Amino acid sequence: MRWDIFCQIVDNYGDAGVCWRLARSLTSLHGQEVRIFCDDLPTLNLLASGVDPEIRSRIDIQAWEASFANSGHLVQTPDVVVEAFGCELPERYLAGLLITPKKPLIINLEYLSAEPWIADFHGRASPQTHGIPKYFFFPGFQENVGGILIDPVPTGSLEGSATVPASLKASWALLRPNTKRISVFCYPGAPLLKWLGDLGSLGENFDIVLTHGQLQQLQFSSGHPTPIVALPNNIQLISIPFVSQDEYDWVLSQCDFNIVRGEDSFVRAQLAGKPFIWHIYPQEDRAHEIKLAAFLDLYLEDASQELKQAVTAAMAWAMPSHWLQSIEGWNSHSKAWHADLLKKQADGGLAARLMDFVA
Ligand code: TRH
Repeated sequence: MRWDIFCQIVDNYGDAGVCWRLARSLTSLHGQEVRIFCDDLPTLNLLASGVDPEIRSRIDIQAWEASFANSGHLVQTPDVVVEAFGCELPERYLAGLLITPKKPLIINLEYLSAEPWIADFHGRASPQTHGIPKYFFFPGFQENVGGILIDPVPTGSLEGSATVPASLKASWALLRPNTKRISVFCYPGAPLLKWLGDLGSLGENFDIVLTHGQLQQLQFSSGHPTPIVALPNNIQLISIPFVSQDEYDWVLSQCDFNIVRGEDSFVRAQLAGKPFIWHIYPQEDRAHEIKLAAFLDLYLEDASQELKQAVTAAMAWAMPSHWLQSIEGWNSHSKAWHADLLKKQADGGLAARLMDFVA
């Protein structure tokens, strides 16, 4: 089938990250023909740059405007149109769909959530005055919702490939042997400097892999440049460049602990099978607190009371000295969660469920 995925980048990289991962899954695992129309090509191309050229060449990445460049006459009629995160289709593109003999299906791909209510809304029709069928599709962790994007499917080993990607060679050479590694990808507003200071006070060595932009965020976190030398010597900061999505996945697999943020890095941290802090995207109406609580209910369902308290505190940015004593238990829990997640997505996860749904 032909798929048109519409991706409007509200901010950051998450919208592009999810659309790209979906496109590659549909192409490489399900043999679909995919076009992505995106309003921010540089961001999308950056993420996509590391992928196997064979997969990359099969996905047609186009500017948003290219979707209606032929004044509504679609050169290729899609079978499925995906509106990622409820973005509105360009009017002239929609007009083109209305005059094609064969009507496609429109999928409104929603945000990932662990909230139980999504099961009632997943797959529901959203009647439109234009008459083209449109359905809600809710990604989620359970079997009765839309699943998660598991591509590239993690292999049996949690350690990932030992080969360091070229773009990370210089940074990786700075890592100290037998030293715990923590990757950091979070939003401004996290009490990171204090958190790292507390970690350093525990006496152990830690290498902190700061993703692109995090060092500046750290320096300016208190409103003015903060001297990073304020951190204890046992904390080594290593800044890495912005890397491709595959390379970022690799970084997560190589660290002992990951701090992640929007929906795509959040899922990849779980698939890395390591403990993580989810710095969830803050929303004005505090809806993120409900989303985080729903995830923790699921994630910690079988955990001991002690681990529940430790992880809940860590996710709320409690200082490591409050919960690091539970890290061994959290490590085992992360591996078990990873295995369970893959079991629940054994049908192929989001891309496969979307294929089934459309069929
Ligand atoms: O970038 P994010 O914060 O994105 C989003 C958006 O803010 C969006 O509007 C919001 O609704 C959503 O979060 C919840 O976080 P996310 O989703 O983790 O996306 C980051 C993507 O960038 C992910 O696909 C991994 C990728 N990435 C790289 O490819 N290279 C890198 O170096 C880094 C740090 C990330």
